[in-house]
Order: sequence, then C-alpha cells, then structure tokens
Amino acid sequence: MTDTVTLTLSEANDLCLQILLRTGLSAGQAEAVSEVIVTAQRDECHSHGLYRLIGCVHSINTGGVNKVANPKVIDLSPAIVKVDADFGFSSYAYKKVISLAVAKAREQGLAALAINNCYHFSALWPEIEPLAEDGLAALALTPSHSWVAPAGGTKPLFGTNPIAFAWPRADGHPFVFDFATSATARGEIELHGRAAKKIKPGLAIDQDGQPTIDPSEALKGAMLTFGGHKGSALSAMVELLAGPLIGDMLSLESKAFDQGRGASPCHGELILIFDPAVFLGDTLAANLSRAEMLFDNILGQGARLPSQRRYSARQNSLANGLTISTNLYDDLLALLDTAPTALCMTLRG
Ligand code: NDP
Ligand code: PYC
Repeated sequence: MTDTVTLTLSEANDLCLQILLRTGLSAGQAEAVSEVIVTAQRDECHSHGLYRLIGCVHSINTGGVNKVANPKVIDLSPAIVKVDADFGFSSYAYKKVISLAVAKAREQGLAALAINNCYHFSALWPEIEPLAEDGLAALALTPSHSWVAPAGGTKPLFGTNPIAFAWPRADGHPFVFDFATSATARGEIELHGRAAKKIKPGLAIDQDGQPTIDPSEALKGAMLTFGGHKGSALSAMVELLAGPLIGDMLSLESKAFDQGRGASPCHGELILIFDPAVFLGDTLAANLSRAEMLFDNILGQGARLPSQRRYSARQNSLANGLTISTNLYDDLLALLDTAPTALCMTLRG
C-alpha cells in the first residue's frame, strides 16, 4: 500500500460534501465549507485543507455549530455591513454578504464587513484573493481560541489571530499574504503531532513556561507570537478590531464559550475592502504600476512574493490532482463509516 492517495478536485469536493452532509449540516453550509477546504488543499495549505474536516465534524457533533444556520445581513451604514452567522460556519455567512460589501466598497472607496457569531476554522486568503482579482485591495482579521502567550508572558491569552492582505495586479495573480500572528498556525503543530515530528524551536513553551519542540507539550502549554513584541501587539490589534469593535468575542472568551468541547473557535471576523479606483481616479494605472515597481524590486533581489508557492501548488493540483497522506485519507473515510461502500471504493480507486 502506498502512503499517499491522489484525488481529483471534484472527488475531494464530493468527499467533503458527503462527510458534512452526513452530520446533518445544511446543504448551503456543506457547500461553502467544502469549497474553502478544497481550495486550501488545492494550494497545498495542508493545515487548513482536508485535515480540517476532522475538526469541522467534531465541531458539529459536539453540538456547538448551528447545522441549519440562517445568516442575517445587517446593512449598518453606507460603508459598514454586518452579517450575523447564526452560529454557523463563517464561510457560509461570507457568501451571503460579500456582494453587498463589495458594492459598498465600490461606492464609498472603503467598506468594512463584520461577520459575527461564526464558527471559524479556515484560512483567510480564499476570502480576499478573489476580491483582489476584481481590482480591490483587502485586509482580513480574525481571533481564534486563547492559545498564545503575549510576549513577555507565559500563559495562553491571544488566539493564533491571522492577518491576510490582498492587492490587485493587472497581470497575473494578486499579491496576497496570510499568516497567523503566532509563530505558526496551531494546525501546523497539530500536523507535526500527527506525523510524530518535532516542531521547530521558538514556536511554543510547555505548561511550566519552558521552551518545547514536542507538539503535544506545545498544544498543552502556550504558543508564542512571531517577532516577539511586534507579533504580540499585532495579535492584540486583531483581538480588538475583530472582537470588541464588532461586538464579538475575544479569543479568551471564545475558549470559555467552547466549554472544553474542543470545537473550532466561535467569534467574529473583520474584512476591510478598499477600491483603488475610488482612491485614485484617473491616476489608478500610474499608481498600480508604482506598486509593480515594488514587486519587481522584491523579486529583483532574489526574494519571492508571498503566495508564489501557493500559486505554483495550485497549478500542480489542477494538473495532477490533490495528494494527501493515506493516514489522513483513512481518517476521512472513517468519518463516512455509514456511507455507501460504492462511494468509498470510487474515491479510493
Ligand atoms: P506561514 O507562517 O506559513 O506564512 C504563510 C504566509 O507567508 C503565506 O502567505 C506564504 O506564502 C508566505 N510566505 C512563507 N514563506 C515565505 C517566503 N520565504 N517569502 C515570502 N512569503 C512567504 O503561515 P501560518 O502558519 O502563520 O498560517 C497558515 C494559515 O493558517 C493561514 O492561511 C492562516 O489564515 C491560517 N490560520 C487561520 C486561523 C483562523 O483562526 N481561521 C488561525 C491561524 C492561522 P505561500 O503560501 O506562497 O508560501
Ligand atoms: O491553525 O491556528 C490555527 C487555527 C485556528 C483556527 C483555525 N485555524
């Protein structure tokens, strides 16, 4: 038996859908969640790809997620729209509201989209890269559960709190970065644990506040912020802007709300959308070409742009399918244990 399995994108999507629908999740949510998971796997973002299905199913089965969530859009002001996700998954609420948020950005030049009361497990770039493909710039922020110690502290307080940014480019893929303000995503540490591998030094401390490279000790202790006090302040910013500013939970509160169930974090997300055409009018093209000069200079030094690896991975997946470990594949099939054998055989073949 080989230690990897390759699926077409459509097989991977079917697998996600079958697994999620089996839990009783509504079709709309199952489709939105499958899309974001397969999109992440396609770009080889393994910590937020098919592996996440295990956490999603756990979050649904432990009772927190509203399987029939009906997100409610609240048109708050000319530049602000909120959507109450009704304790369903963020990706579904996002789909319900994004066209209104974009319309506001095109009208006002700048719009803020707040997603409230959502279960959130996904990477952020799948939400903002399409906006940049349509000529907009965007910034997305969300807290998580309190797993990360502030710089100088030893106890979990912040979430892993990702920040993602996207900028449009006339030719080629947008400039996009998306990373946790912790030194790595928690999902990466979990994946190291699954593969029985040590983590790099500098990512976490154990429960006694001592540095650790053991994934299970790291998960029990506290993760560290990236860049010391700088990542720590950015993480606090994410807590504030995507927490109290939008009337939603801090990571500490989200963890308490979970009551030890181990579900995905439940809280808010803030997305800011900028329309450069409104900011710049007739000077749009000239200014976008100045941005290109910046990218050229980065590349000119032999450095790479963020998302360059992801875009190459995408090309490979589109041509050759998605390759995951047999271990993960078997864990996913186990989530389908009452599904028709024919489906499992098709996917395995
Ligand atoms: P990384 O530390 O791996 O950083 C990822 C970003 O940095 C990507 O944009 C990546 O581009 C870019 N990058 C990596 N190496 C380089 C390089 N040498 N030069 C230029 N750019 C580079 O990611 P994290 O572990 O911090 O986060 C991974 C994912 O986890 C993110 O998508 C994030 O949204 C998600 N996450 C989600 C959370 C949530 O609550 N929903 C919480 C925390 C994380 P490339 O992809 O091309 O390598
Ligand atoms: O990997 O840190 C993480 C994470 C938290 C919530 C979703 N992903």
